[in-house]
Amino acid sequence: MFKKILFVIIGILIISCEKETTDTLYTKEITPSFGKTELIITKSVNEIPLHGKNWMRISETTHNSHGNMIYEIDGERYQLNSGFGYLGEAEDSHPILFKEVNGLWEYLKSFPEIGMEGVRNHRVINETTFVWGEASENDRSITYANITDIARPSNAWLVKVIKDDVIFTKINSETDWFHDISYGDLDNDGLFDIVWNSNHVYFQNQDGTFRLERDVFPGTAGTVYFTIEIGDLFGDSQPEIVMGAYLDAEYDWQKRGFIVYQFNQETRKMEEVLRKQNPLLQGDLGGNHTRIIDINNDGYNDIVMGREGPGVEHGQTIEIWIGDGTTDLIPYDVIGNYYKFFMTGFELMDVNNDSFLDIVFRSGMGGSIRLGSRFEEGFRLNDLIWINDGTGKFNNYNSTELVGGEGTTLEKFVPYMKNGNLSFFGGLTEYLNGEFAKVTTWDVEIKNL
Ligand SMILES: [Ca+2]
Ligand SMILES: [Ca+2]
Ligand SMILES: [Ca+2]
Ligand SMILES: [Ca+2]
Repeated sequence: MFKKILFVIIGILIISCEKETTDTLYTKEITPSFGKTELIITKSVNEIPLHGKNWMRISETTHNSHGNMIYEIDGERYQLNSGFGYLGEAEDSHPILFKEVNGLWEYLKSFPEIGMEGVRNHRVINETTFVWGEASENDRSITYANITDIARPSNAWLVKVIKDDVIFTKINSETDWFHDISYGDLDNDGLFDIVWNSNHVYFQNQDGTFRLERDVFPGTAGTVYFTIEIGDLFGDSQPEIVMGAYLDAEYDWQKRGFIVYQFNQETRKMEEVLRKQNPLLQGDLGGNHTRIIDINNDGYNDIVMGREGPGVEHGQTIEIWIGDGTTDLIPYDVIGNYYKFFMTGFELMDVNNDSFLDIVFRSGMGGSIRLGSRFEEGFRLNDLIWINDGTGKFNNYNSTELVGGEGTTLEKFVPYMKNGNLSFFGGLTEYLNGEFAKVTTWDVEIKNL
């Protein structure tokens, strides 16, 4: 749903872009000071080769707030932008790799042979291995809000990063519906397996390839589910698979709920072990992002689930369920504030160094970070940061105003940790000429949060 909105916004961006001579790579530091808190703002400008594609394919890739990520190898920091294409576009976008050199983002490499429709979610398996799930939202014909999307293939990718390069391996042998993706060892053979929004599961073979097993989940899985995560909720030896549903009138109760499955080793089918609906939520809310993690440090894993939904209260919401190692999950907190946010996912990171994980939103299209009517008036980061009180309740960060960036124009803001400080990166792609696009990256490090 959100991609239709993005399409309109980008259309506006195109109109507002003017041709100009590109700058060379440079930095401009602004350090507004609010008491002890400082924002270190860095601007990097790069020319990115188009590889024969329309410059909008670069723009789609750099504005993606879901798949894009920052990682480190041997103390060197990289920014990897996943390919991201819009509805109705015949041409794929492709991944682009940047490297931090002397505090600036320098363009390193493009992967034009790796066409992507749009990475909507990813999981970090270890420091050098990730899985990316594309999200065509239209690989099958589905209708919501009276709009039917046209079919387009989606893929899932195993992403291995090495020094100054990335190796992409397609996991799936046939296209399917990959809005969300997760990994876990379902059949207890020591090898992680891949699950996404599909009835089918890809099990890993000893040689590292994946084999498709069909209809492992019951029929409704993959048709109404939008988010999935594998983790250990209950105190037994096998993983739990949590699936949160999206909008579908036929499955009304699931809009504000989720189902938990376990894999039966003998039948090799998923068996439903629990279903829950959140009494704290109302309206049509579909899950779009889930993590299973211990949020209150009591030794038991809990559920953090992001939801979105048009035309309802709490259109961008995160719910917290507290676990105790049994099926008695307690709906504990809801972070939501109508359309104040444009939350396209979140990261769990301890931003105030008190050992409790906090929630930081990935924000697409500026959302609540926009000051005034235009991005150029600057940003305010407070709405993206939610501090854990230690019990699993979250409060909007309000110790100081995190405002700055006058003159910036951002397509996204993605959080990461740099030097132990919460940081964000965002950017803007503009038309340069038929061979190159101009990509500006803004990087904001918050000192003494
Ligand atoms: Ca396995
Ligand atoms: Ca378990
Ligand atoms: Ca817990
Ligand atoms: Ca914390």
